[in-house]
Amino acid sequence: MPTSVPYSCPPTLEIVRGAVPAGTVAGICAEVRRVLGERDRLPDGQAEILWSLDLARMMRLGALKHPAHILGFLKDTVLPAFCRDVLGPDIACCLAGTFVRDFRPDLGSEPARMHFDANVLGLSVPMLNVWVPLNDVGRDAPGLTMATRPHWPRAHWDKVVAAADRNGLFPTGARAGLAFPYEEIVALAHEEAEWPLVDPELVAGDVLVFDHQHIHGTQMSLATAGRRSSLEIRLVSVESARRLKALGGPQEFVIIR
Ligand SMILES: O=C(O)CCC(=O)C(=O)O
Ligand SMILES: [Fe+2]
Repeated sequence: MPTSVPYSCPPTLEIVRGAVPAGTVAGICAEVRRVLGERDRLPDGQAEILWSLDLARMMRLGALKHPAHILGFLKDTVLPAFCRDVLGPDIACCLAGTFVRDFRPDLGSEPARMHFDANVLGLSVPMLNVWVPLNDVGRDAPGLTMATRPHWPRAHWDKVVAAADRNGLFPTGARAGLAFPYEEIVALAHEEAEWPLVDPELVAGDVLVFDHQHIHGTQMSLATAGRRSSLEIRLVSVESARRLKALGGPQEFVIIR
């Protein structure tokens, strides 16, 4: 294993029902669709991969004046307390690792292949993804397909570990081979005695919180998929944020109160 630092984080996969008031979700959804919704269909044959935008870029583009305009709702929810239980008392949001998304089958949006979020902020940094669907998902619009067990499938996790540098980080080029076809992962699930995947049905306001050790991707099990907007907030401890900055990783973090 090339990494010289531990990558353990208490494996976390939780649905927090009704975490965000419906009105708040509707407001964020309108904002996300305003920023991402005006795009055009790409010429035939071109996959629409870029159906997301991170908050650091949104700020540089002038599409977001202050991170609180997207993240401010957190303080009125149980989510920071939930994340502190896993990450420790002082937590921060990584702006370059926090995305708004607008999945548009009508524009040819390409589903996200199966991957571990370890390749976002590295293996050595305990990290939680607070995944907020901005409309109902799992029935008419795709949510996420998630593995219930960390480090599964083992060979795929090992491939991620092998691609990391000694600090547990991934050089830009190394990430490319770390997303796997949905069909490949489902085929492996069929070999397990206990089915290892879930496609949670969530209504607007429900939130999924998971760490970087669970493979997941856009849900592809629906017969037809509708539009889905979402917010993925990546939180780490303040200590991890300092470490990432010192290693030359993302530099923009905001403290979550
Ligand atoms: O939006 C999706 O379908 C994929 C999201 C994802 O991979 C994530 O939130 O980490
Ligand atoms: Fe992900």
